[in-house]
Amino acid sequence: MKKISFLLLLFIAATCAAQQKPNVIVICADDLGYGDLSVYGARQISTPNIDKLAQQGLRFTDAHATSATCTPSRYALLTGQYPWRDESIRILPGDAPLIIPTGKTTLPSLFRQAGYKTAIVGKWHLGLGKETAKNWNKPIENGPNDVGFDYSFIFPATADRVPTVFLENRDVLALDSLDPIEVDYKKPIGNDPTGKDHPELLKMQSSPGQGHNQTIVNGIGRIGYMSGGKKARWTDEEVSLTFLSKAKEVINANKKNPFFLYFATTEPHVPRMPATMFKGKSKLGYRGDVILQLDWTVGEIMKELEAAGIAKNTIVIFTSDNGPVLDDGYQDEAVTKQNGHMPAGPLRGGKYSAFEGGTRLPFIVSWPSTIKAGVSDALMCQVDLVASFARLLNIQLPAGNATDSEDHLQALLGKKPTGRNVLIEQGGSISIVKEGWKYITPSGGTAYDSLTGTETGNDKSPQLYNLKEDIGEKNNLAGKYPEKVKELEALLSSIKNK
Ligand code: NG6
Ligand code: CA
Repeated sequence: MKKISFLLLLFIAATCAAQQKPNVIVICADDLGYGDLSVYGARQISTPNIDKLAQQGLRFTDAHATSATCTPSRYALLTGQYPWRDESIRILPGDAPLIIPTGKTTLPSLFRQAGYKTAIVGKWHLGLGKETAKNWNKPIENGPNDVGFDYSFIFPATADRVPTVFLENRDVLALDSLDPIEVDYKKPIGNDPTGKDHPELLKMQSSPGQGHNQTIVNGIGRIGYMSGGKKARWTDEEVSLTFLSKAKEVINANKKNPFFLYFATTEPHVPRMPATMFKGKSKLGYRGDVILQLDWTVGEIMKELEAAGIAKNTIVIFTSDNGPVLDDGYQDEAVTKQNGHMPAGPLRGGKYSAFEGGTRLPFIVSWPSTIKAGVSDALMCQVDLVASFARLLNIQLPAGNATDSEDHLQALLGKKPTGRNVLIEQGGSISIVKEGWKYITPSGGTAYDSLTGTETGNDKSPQLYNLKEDIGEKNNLAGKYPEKVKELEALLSSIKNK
């Protein structure tokens, strides 16, 4: 009898200890800007659920993605490597092969090593399969399940790129052998109407000069051609709700064991096509409406954690992959109904830009049992999540893995006011930030992209800004401080050659 109760005690103690490992959820929005949330100063839109997360946690004012576009940023977040070291890491087409090397440490593989269940729900955009040419109608090797995720429910690339289908683990959902899926980015395929030839079939017109006029799915012209898979094609209005319900399933299936969930929402990336209940709600057009949908989604996740009894010991990180853009290919009223809303807040530039609007993003960390509420001005970067969580999980990163990732766990938890000393930012051109100074390397190319309305940060001359006094990067001090330019240039090249 005594022996049994001792064993029982031991068992309970062991389970409690195991449960003490915090669950971790990284919510990554798509193209959400520094000024898009009311807790970051937005006045034309109200985001009470994300604001609440920030008010109970730590809100960072100087946290970054590595890059001003999706694929590079997400690559960095998951691998702990700067993406610009490899020129092939750019916005990928929907049929690209997997670009994350299998067999290396990734954010999810780290958690798996620590005994967590790991899952991704949402946008992937890091390539699938071994080659561009692949059979979408058979299980696809080389995807999220090969780089550390036990479970995946994704769409392959972006909401505006074919194939417009979901994959659960290796399989496209709702396949039909009588209607096989084919995808091509070079030439038209099958008989589906295109946006170019049949604009009358569209429920949302694409923007002149920006493409998005190839195969039409759900009344929206896409990038790329697709045929077949009629039953598998998603309805845009349902995409976000589908991801939410899958994320809730992951939470509930794992409430008794530690889990890591990368929840990659698609808002407010184009095509913005909110669930019908959000249409017209924001008065800022569909871009505003999908931000409200995103905010509601975050609220639903928080409710689910409460209901599962795991809210206190779950770390929730909320961030975005790159800065904002109003016109990214569709005439969805983001520009005409802007109504004074400043998606990058006080920052210059946005998506695609070397200015701060490209990479400085909302970044909120909540862990009710451990983190004190507050605001942190530490310089932070998503590339550091790998090394910081390795520290939390007490795992030594093997040499040659996540080599650009720095351990800033103390800053992440609000125990230290400073983070990185130096950060490299990737817009069109590369910049380096150190102690409030930012040097943007000279580059050709247009300074203003009139199609997307982006101040790119391109300039043939060096640019130097004092971010502490000039967060809007208006005053180029390169001529005044040539020594500073030289110093940062030299530092940048030493990091590049590391
Ligand atoms: C661009 C698309 C844009 C968007 C972006 C990817 C054009 C003209 N523009 O090439 O609409 O899809 O790629 O966005 O094709 S990201 O957030 O995934 O980086
Ligand atoms: Ca993006």
